[in-house]
Amino acid sequence: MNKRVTVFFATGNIGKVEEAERIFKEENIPLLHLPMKLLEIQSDDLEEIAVFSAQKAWEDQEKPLFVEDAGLFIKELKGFPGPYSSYVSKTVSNEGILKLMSQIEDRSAYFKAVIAFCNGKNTLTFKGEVKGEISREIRGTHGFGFDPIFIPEEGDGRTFGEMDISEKTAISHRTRALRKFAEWVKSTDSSKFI
Ligand code: ITT
Repeated sequence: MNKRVTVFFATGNIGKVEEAERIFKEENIPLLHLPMKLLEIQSDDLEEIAVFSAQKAWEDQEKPLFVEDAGLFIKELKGFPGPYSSYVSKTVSNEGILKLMSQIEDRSAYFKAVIAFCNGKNTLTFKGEVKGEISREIRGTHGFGFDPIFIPEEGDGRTFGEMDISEKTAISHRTRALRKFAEWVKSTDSSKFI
């Protein structure tokens, strides 16, 4: 059991940190935010992007840290924006996605999150997904990014943007990846961890 080792979350996205803090508190693992701009390679594969970012962040900080790369994959758009979610969110944003989807009936989509943990020796990954669909309009003011246009399958028809943080984190892609990571942290001897 390895509950006292502090884990560092390297990210520039405060919305991700708020969600991770809730999960790690429940799991009783100390978490510290390392605010930083991550280096990201261009790739179609979230795992490849996360592993690269984690290794670069470790070279910079030399602390046992993780990064988390996430994306929204829309079926009828062949997975777009996927690994380009951050850029799309900052540029055309939710309005742009809804415009692209205006003639599309099948609105299936999913969020995927990949955590990459790096301790300078090894890099491990943990994944989570949540299925759902793209709404017809922007709804709700909670969360960040695509939350106001994503309706999770396991919910009651509201978007993530209409849910408070505890409702979202009960079912989110990020939570699923974080829980797997937390299990590993708790079951790993601290000598292997650092
Ligand atoms: P870091 O790389 O610094 O962690 P980022 O915001 O750039 O922060 P990503 O590269 O993982 O993060 O970009 C994923 C984008 O996908 C993110 O900016 C959001 O627009 C969107 N996204 C990811 N997870 C989301 C979630 O839970 N809810 C809504 N949008 C999400």
